[in-house]
Amino acid sequence: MSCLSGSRFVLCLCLIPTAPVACLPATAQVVVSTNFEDGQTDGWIPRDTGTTLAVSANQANSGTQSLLTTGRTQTFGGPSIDLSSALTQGQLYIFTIYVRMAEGEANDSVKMTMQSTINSSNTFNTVSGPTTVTNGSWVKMVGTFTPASNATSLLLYIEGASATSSYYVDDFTVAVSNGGCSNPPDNSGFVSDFENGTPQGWVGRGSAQVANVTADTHSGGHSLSATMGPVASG
Ligand SMILES: [Ca+2]
Repeated sequence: MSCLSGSRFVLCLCLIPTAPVACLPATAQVVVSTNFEDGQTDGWIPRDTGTTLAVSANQANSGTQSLLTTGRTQTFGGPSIDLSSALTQGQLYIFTIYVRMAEGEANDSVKMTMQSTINSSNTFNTVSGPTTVTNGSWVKMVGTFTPASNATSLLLYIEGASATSSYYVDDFTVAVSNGGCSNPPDNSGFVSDFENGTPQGWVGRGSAQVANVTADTHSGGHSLSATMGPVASG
């Protein structure tokens, strides 16, 4: 069938306009990413004395390598990364990392913590956890944090409740977040199928006239006919 014939046409499709977007869905742009596949520690440094960091091929969440932390002597010790120049004050970020205890290690309770230096003093915020981590699988840790407007240094680190536990980390990312929708919009839209025999709210604009008809349909037994003006007879 033809949907357009001379000056008269038939709306032959269900019309599904897009609902207005009330807010943007949560999205994220990655600004820091370390996966240790280049064999380098990718900016990660020991946070306390005695701690040793080494790229290892024993375990990997992605690829073939991860970062192994051994020799810890303090609960607040562990791998850390300086994000002072990578992050913007006042911006909400999403932090993600995968953690796995080293072979033979007991379960530990692991946290992702941000150390912010503000007015020459350090403040500490838990970004994610505490989360129970085992030596049998990788555990994904995710959290959000917004650097303070007066923070002059930002050091993120991964700490265990045990002062001496050893663990792997892999696939660390920091992503900019737009905050997402606190009240997700209704994207169900609306549908006009004309199956109830009425124009369902559609009206002719200008001199056009609309009518519910059964002569041509795309689905069901009804469609909307729109007459744009006088139609020549014969
Ligand atoms: Ca990796």
